[in-house]
This record gives sequence, structure tokens and C-alpha cells, in this order.
Amino acid sequence: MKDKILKMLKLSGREFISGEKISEEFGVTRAAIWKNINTLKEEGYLIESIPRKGYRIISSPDVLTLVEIEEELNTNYIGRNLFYYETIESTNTFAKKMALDQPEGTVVIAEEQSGGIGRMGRDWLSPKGQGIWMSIILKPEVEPMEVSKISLVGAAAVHSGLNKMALKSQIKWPNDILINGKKVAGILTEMSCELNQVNYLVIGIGINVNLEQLPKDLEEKASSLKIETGGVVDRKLLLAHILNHFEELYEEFKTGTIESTVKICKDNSVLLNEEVRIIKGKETRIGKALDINSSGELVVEFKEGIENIFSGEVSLRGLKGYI
Ligand code: BT5
Repeated sequence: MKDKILKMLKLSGREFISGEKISEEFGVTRAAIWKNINTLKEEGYLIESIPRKGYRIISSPDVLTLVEIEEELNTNYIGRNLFYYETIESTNTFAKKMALDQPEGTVVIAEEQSGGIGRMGRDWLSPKGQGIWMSIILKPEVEPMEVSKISLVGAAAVHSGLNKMALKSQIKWPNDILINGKKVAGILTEMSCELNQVNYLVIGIGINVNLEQLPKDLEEKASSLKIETGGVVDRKLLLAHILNHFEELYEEFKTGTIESTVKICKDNSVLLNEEVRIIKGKETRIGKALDINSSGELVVEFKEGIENIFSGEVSLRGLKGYI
């Protein structure tokens, strides 16, 4: 009921809506409306109420709920079923638990993660209300081998979402987004599969939006949109843009090609034509990144010859600083 009332108030914009109209629309008592309005106020909505005129919203809190992003969301299914939490351990872990029971495109989002995870069991810092920490549940009918391409789809969607907000970023294949050479977002794709069938996959996206400072051990290589641009970035709008781009690029992925994704990743790559260090387990090799091929693999020239690197379990470092 609370969300329905909120939606009605949002739709009416600056106009007042009378308690009578709300009670007729939803068949609830005035007392029930008053109770819901109070709950909304506790959640941070500033609502003006004037006797005989009714209610109107003056301002909304900075929260990443569906009602708050719906106006800008153009998707058919990505983000339409959205679970929002103040604090959870990890949106990826949570999404994996519910993946079999929820439709494709379900998004789990949290204002704060108490145990956010990065690739290969690393930690992911996710302070309250300052970032976008989310996971998208997907159920593509593809072979498990194809799944690593999804990280690129995610990276291209984040890049395009930032671009729509006039924020210029670069992509460090396969899963990092950088601004001014520092990491502002990372992607972690996890899946459950059989031999030749994917049950589900979960793509986790973490974006440092309005963090004012990063811990000492990260500040050399990581940053936030706010630090790099000097201003607060609208998280709701950015989230909606990213989900919109994600659906478009994911639809293409489902047709068997990732042409648009690869183009975005290539045009905005920090690695191409650079010397890179490729780390796989204990093995490190140095080569020159030449290209990203149509399957999303990094084409690298080693002393021994040219090889296509599959994103799977590799880490990559440039020879100059972090990138
Ligand atoms: C990643 O791992 O870049 C994937 C991050 C995915 C995070 C999202 S948030 C929503 C969803 N739920 C989760 O629990 N996770 C996903 P990787 O490339 O392994 O980078 C991890 C490394 O980056 C760490 O070892 C730190 O050095 C550094 N790091 C940790 N937190 C960071 C942050 N907030 N920003 C930038 N770097 C960070």
C-alpha cells in the first residue's frame, strides 16, 4: 500500500492529492493513509500535508528503490523485479540464493554490503549510500563457455551509463571501469551450470559513486565518481541508465553476437597497444595487448606468438602504474 500511495503522489508532481481521492482509489481508511504517509516520512520523504488540500511530495530521499528509478527506466525486464535492502552481506550471494525462484532480469540492490566480494575471493568495499552495489540475475540459453562475455556486457553498460551522465570512463578488459586511470567500478560474474547448460548467472556490479575518500591501501589505484568529477552524482539516474544499456546489450548477446559490446570495449580500452602483465594463478606473462576479438577475448602478442586470452581466471596489470 505504501508504495502505491507513493507512486500516486509522485505521479501528481507539484499538485496536491486529497486524502479522499487516495482512500477512494485504494479502498483504505484515512487513518491508514496517514499511517503510510508517516512511514514514508520516516524513510526520508518530505511530504507536505495541508488540511482540505491533501498531500504532495516536496523531496525524495537518495535511495535506489524501484519507485525512485522507474521514471527513467526503459527496460522490459531488467530491474523490473527489484529487491532493495539497506544492508546485506553481498548482493551476489543473495542473488544466487534466490536465482532459481526469480525471473530473468531480477535485480538485488543494497545501500551497503557488509561482506562485498570481488573476483577470486577478494573483498569489495561497499559503504552505505555512497555507491551502487547490485546484482542482476540472468538465465541465458547459452553454453557455459559463453558466459565470460557477460562481464564485458556489464562493463560496456556501465561505461555507456556513465557516458550518458557526461562522465568519461575507460574500460580495462575484462571487468574494470576507470576514470583518470583509477578504478571506479568492478564486475563479478558468477554462474551455476551443468555440463552444457547454464542454470543461472549473477552479474555483480559495484560502482564507487559518491565516496569522498578511499582507504589508504586503495587510494592509489581506486577512486570514486565524486572524487574524480568534484560533484555529487545522481545515483538513481545513473542506475537507470546502466540498466537501460544493459538490457539493450544483453539482448544482443542472446542473439549470439556481442558486436556492440566489443565496439564499446575497444573504443574505450585502456589496454590496447600497451604492454600488459597477465597473471594466471602463479604464472605471470608479459605481452602487448593488440585487440579485443569478436568473441570478447583479448588478443595478446607474446614472444612466443599471438594468443587469444579468455577472461576466465586472469588478472591483468599494465606496466605503467595500476593500469
Ligand atoms: C571486482 O573484483 O572488481 C569485482 C567487484 C564486484 C563488486 C560487486 S558489488 C555488487 C556485487 N556484490 C558483491 O558482493 N560483489 C559485487 P576484483 O577485480 O577482484 O577487485 C577487487 C580488488 O579491488 C580488491 O582486492 C581491492 O584491492 C580493490 N577494491 C576493493 N573494494 C574496492 C572498491 N570499492 N573500489 C575499487 N577497488 C576496490
